Amino acid sequence: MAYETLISETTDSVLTLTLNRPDVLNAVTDTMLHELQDALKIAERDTAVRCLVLTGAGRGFCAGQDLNAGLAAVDGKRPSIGDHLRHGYSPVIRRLRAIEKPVIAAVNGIAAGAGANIALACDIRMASENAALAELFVKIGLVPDCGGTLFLPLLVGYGKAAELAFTGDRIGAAEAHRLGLFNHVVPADTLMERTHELAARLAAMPTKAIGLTKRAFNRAVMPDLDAVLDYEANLQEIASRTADYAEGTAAFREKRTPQFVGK
Ligand code: T3D
Repeated sequence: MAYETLISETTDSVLTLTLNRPDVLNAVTDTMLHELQDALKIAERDTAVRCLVLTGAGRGFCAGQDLNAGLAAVDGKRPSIGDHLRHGYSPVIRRLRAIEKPVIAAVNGIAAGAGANIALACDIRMASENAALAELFVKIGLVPDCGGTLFLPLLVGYGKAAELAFTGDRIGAAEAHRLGLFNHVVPADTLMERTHELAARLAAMPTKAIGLTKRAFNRAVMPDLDAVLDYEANLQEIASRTADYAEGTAAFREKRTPQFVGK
């Protein structure tokens, strides 16, 4: 399938999806969200696909929402971040969790904002030594979304999750590995080879058993994912109406330090 912002390649039962806007660290647009939804829907049904790999082109994995792309109006109404999350991002996160096949994120560079949480929604994270992760929503006055309020404390515990989300600090690959956010960190030039070794191994395993195990993990540790995604969308809508959000996004576009007022 030919996409505009996504490269989709299947080799030996492994589907590799590469986010492909390298000039902006694969920042997410509506087109990318629709293409991801489509590719994951096809992969779910395609019995020839037995493992998925998600990675980024160029030096970044994904820098989250494209802050220069305006939001498309929904049903002719004012663009709403809550609706944008519900219709754009949440279906991608749900599909990553619901697909009964292993999904590996090959984190080749910075994974930030929604990009970080898309990586955390995958089952396993292989990372390059150049990779980094940042829950930097707060730096533009937003709250973590894409399931981050669930995945992050689940993986690192509440105290560290609070620190990462409240500061928005970027952590390097070694620290992310130490915290359990990355399963393995490997030299940059071996990332795709090492990821595909693991993917090939998983693709040759009993896919149904892996899928049922994933279903059981979902039920055991994230049974309320739908409610979490919906609640995050509500909260993001509130956050997006603050002066600090307006200032944070303006400062990013103007390449300056934001001056937050706390409301
Ligand atoms: O709408 C909704 O539904 C709400 C959903 C929100 C979900 C979110 O993801 S909110 C978070 C959005 N993302 C960000 O705030 C990240 C913004 N980017 C950065 O802070 C930095 O770029 C990074 C820390 C990710 C990487 O820094 P660095 O120094 O390695 O790279 P850079 O030079 O800043 O970026 C390289 C280019 O990519 C640069 O373009 P230029 O100057 O070369 O023309 C930069 O502007 C562009 N870029 C990076 N991130 C984004 C982006 N362009 C648009 N949107 C981005 N998110």
